[in-house]
Amino acid sequence: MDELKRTDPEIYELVKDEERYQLESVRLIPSENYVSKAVLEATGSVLANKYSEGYPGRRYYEGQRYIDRIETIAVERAKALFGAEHANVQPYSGAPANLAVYFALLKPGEGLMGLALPHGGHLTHGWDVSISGTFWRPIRYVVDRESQRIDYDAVRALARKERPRMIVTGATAYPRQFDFKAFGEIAKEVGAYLLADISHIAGLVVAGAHPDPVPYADVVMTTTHKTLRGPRGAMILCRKELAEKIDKAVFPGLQGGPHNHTTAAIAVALKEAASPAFREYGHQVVRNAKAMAAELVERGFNLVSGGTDNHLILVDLTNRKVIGKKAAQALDRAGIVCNYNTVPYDPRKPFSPSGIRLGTPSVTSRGMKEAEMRRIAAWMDEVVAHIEDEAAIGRVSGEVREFCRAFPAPGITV
Ligand code: DSN
Repeated sequence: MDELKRTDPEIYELVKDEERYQLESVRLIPSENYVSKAVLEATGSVLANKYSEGYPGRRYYEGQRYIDRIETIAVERAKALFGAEHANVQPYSGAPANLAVYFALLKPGEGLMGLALPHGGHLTHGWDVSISGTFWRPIRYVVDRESQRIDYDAVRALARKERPRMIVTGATAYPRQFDFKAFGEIAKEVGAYLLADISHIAGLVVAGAHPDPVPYADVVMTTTHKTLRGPRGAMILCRKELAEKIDKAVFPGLQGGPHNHTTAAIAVALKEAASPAFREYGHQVVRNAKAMAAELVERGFNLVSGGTDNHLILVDLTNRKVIGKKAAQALDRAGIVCNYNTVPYDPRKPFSPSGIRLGTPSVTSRGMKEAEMRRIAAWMDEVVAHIEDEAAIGRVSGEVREFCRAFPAPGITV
C-alpha cells in the first residue's frame, strides 16, 4: 500500500493498525471472517471504476465486455455451488437484499413473519425500527422459553392464525440448525413464500455442515462475507419463475449500478468455497464451536439452548453476575473480540443485555482447532472471573497476543 501511504498517511496508519489488531486478537464475532488475499485483490481492483446498471447483455452503459463476463461467472458459480436455478449477485449487502426480496414479492402491508430480534432474528425480518417492520405487517415468532429453540408447532399455529404472505427463516443469534423442510411445509400450508436468510450459515451449507434450504425455500438470501468468506455483499437465489421479479426489484427497484469489484471478489470467493479445503473448513467451524461450547459449559457458563449445532454460541452471563457489555469490553481489552447480545426473554435492554455472542468462523480460518478453542474458553473464564482486575486482564492480553503469532491470518501479510 505504498501509494496509500504517500497520499494519505493518516488513513494508511489506521488501516495498518486495524490489520495488526485483526492479527493479534482472537476474533469471535460470528458474522466476521478473514478473506483471502485473492478476494482482497479483486475487491481493490480497477473494477471499482466502472458503471454497469442492468444485467449481463442488458446494460444501460457501453463498455461492459469484461464486466459482463465477470458477473456471468459469479452468477454461474453461485448457481452451481448452491444448486439454484437463478442467482442475483448485485445486492450491496444483506439488508438491501432482504428488502429487494420483500419488494419483489409482497405488497405494502402484507404479513411478514420472522424470528423476533431479541430471540436471535435480524432487524430486517420485520423488527419495528426497520423498514421491514413498517412497510409490511410484522408477525413475530419466538423461541420456546424452556428449550430456547424454535418450536415448529408454535410457528405453524402462529402462521395459521396470522396468514403471513412471507415467512422468513434465518437468524443472527441462533445456535441451532434450522429445519427448512418444516418451514417449507408451514409456508405452503398457509400460502406464504418462504425466504431462507442463510447469511450466517451459507459457508456451512455449501460445506455440507448444515442442512440445505434450496429444496424448500422459494428464495434464499445470503450475505457473502460471513462463513462464506467473501467480500462484503449479498446474493439472492431463487427458482426460475421468480427470477424476473427478483432481478427487477434489485435493479432498478432498489439499487443503481452494481459494485463490480465486489462482484469479482464474490466470484473468487465462490471458487474458493467450491474446493475440498473449504468443505473441511465448514466442518471444522462446527467442530470448533462445539469444542468451545463444551469447555464453557464445563467452566460453569450458561449457554442458550445448552450448546451449539453451528458456528455460534450465545452465552447468558446472568449466573456469572456480569452483564454482557461489561464482559465484551473486558474481553476486548484482553484481545478476545466478541459482541454483547440479548438472550431470549432477556430482562435487560438491548443496549446492555445479559449475554455475549461468540463464533468460530474467523479463528477456524486461521487454522485453530479444538485444543485452541479450549484455550480460548479458559481465557474467557479468567477474564469474566476477574472482570475488575486490570492486571489479570492485561496478563491474558499478553498471552493472547503471543498465541496469535502461531496462526497466520488469511489475507494479511506479516
Ligand atoms: N450484523 C450482522 C451480525 O453480526 O450478525 C447481521 O447483519
